[in-house]
Amino acid sequence: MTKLRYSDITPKADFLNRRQLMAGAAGLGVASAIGGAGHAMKLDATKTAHGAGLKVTAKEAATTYNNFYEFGTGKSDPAKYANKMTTDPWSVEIGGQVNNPGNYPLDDILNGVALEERIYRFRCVEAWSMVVPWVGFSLSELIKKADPTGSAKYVAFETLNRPEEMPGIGWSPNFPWPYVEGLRMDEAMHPLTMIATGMYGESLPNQNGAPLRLVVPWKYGFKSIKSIVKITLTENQPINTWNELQSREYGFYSNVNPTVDHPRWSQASERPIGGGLFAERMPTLMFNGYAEEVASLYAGMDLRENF
Ligand SMILES: Nc1nc2c(c(=O)[nH]1)N[C@H]1C(S)=C(S)[C@@H](COP(=O)(O)O)O[C@H]1N2
Ligand SMILES: [Mo]
Repeated sequence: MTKLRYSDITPKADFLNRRQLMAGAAGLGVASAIGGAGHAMKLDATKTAHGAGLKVTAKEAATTYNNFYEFGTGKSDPAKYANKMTTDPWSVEIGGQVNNPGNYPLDDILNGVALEERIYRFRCVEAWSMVVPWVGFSLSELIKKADPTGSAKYVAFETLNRPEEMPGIGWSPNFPWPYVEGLRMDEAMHPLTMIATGMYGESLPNQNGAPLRLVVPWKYGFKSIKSIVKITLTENQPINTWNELQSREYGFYSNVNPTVDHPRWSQASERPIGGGLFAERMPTLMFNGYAEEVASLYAGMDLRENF
C-alpha cells in the first residue's frame, strides 16, 4: 500500500491562504455559471423559527466555495465538477442494528416527511463559516423508520464512491475513500440534526451534497457528510474519515469549541464567507451557538480530551 501523502489533502486554515482565495474569487463568476449542477427544483418547505435574526450567506457564496473532496480539494472544484454526478435514481442502504434493514429508495425516504426550512450556522474546522437556509427533516425520522434495536449505540454514514463520476477520487488516490462519518445515537436523534435535501428553497446543488446530506450545526462542517448512500447503526464507535487521516487534529466528536484550538490554528474566531475577502472575523461560539440545545449531551465529558 502506498503511504498516504497527508500534506496533499489536509485542510489548511484559509486565512493562511490568501493567494488561493484570490484565485478562487477571480474564478467565482465562471464557477457559478456552470455550477448548480443538475436541475434545481423548487421545494415546498414549512418555514421554522430556526435562525431567526441571523444574516443568511449569499447563495452564490455557499454554492461556489465548497469542500467536497470527491470533486477536488480546491474550494471552487466541486462547483466545477460535481455536475458529473448522477443523483437519480438514488437509494440509501440502511442496516446494522435495525429491525427494518434494506435499500431505501429516495422516494420512500421522503414519503410522509414534511420538509422544513431551518436556518443554521455552519462552521468549518478551517475557521470559515456561513449561515444557510437548509431544507430537510430531522434525521431521527429516518432512523425511526429503520427501527433501531436496543444494541444501536452509534450511526455510521457513507458517501457515494463512484470514481467515474467523481474525478477528485482519482486525484487523491491515497485518500481512504469512501468518505465516512459517524454520530453517537443521542446526537443522531437530536432534533437539530437534520438530513438536508435542499437549500435556499431549492433541491441541493450537487456540490453541496445532493440528493441528501447530513447537517449537524453544532459540529465542525466535516461531520456533515454529503451524498449519503449508506447508513449503518452500530454497537461500536464508527470510523470517521478525518480522524482516520489525522487523529491528533480531528476528533470523533468535533464539536465547535472556541477554547480548543486546532494544533495548527486558533478556533477562537471565524471568517464569514460571502462578505468579501477581508470581511471582519467573528468570535466563534461554543457549540457554534447551540449550547442551550446540545450542551447536556456532553455533561460530565472532558471536551478537551473528547475533541
Ligand atoms: N463526502 C464528503 N462530505 C463532506 C466533505 C467531503 O469532502 N466529502 N467535506 C466536509 C467539509 S470539510 C465541509 S466544511 C462541508 C462543506 O459543505 P458545503 O460545501 O455544503 O459548505 O462538507 C463536509 N462533507
Ligand atoms: Mo470543513
